[in-house]
Amino acid sequence: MTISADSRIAVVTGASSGIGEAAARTLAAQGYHVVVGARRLDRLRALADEIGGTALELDVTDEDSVDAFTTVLPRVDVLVNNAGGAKGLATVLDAVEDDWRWMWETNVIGTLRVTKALLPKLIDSGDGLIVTITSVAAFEAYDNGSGYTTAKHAQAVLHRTLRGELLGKPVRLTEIAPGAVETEFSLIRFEGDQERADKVYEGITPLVAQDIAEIIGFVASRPSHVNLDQIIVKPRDQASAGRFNRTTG
Ligand code: 8X3
Repeated sequence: MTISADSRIAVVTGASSGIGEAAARTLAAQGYHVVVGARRLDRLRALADEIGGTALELDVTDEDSVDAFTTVLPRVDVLVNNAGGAKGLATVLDAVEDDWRWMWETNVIGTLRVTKALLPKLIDSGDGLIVTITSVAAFEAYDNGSGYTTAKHAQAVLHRTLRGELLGKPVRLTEIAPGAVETEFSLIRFEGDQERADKVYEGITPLVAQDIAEIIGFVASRPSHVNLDQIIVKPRDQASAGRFNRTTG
């Protein structure tokens, strides 16, 4: 697999659906060659074909997979750390350690692995950008959410630390922290329970993946001296992680 270094390259993790998929489309429309990574290669290939990009299998929880993914990239101008997610809703008393491990591996260590591996290429690009998709859960603690809120806080602090460590280097860093976005997020959190997932968005007008993708596109198209540090974005119907304006019936 050879990827040409002639055009600017944007890498999107977790790109087989939701925010990642929409971001890949937006960045491709802006002229980037988009390298999409995820575990579900069939969905990725269809997306890559559609946007003229490259599909590469990527499991951010697997070091060998990250190595294989990052090694073949000849250059990287934009990295969108989007892979992540939640599993379950449990009190601390009932915390499921395997769920915690999955959330920390995916959101925290996954972001660390991919970012670490691609940093030299982002610096070499002369005008790199790292966008990390965190969550309102990176700013708030909420009941039954500690596995996810702790992981999102940690992922966000990892990302924010780079803002200082890379000062003086040609790399911008933007954290985007969405609230309720209707994607597969809740379906995965509730292990395929569609009814429970639907309840999360019932009676509100949630954000959709495209809303976040447009923000990523805006961030990526600012002049290189402009660094949008943090963007918290929620639906109008959401005041905080657990506070919604719901209309019923
Ligand atoms: C998703 C938003 O409110 O479920 O990151 O934590 S929330």
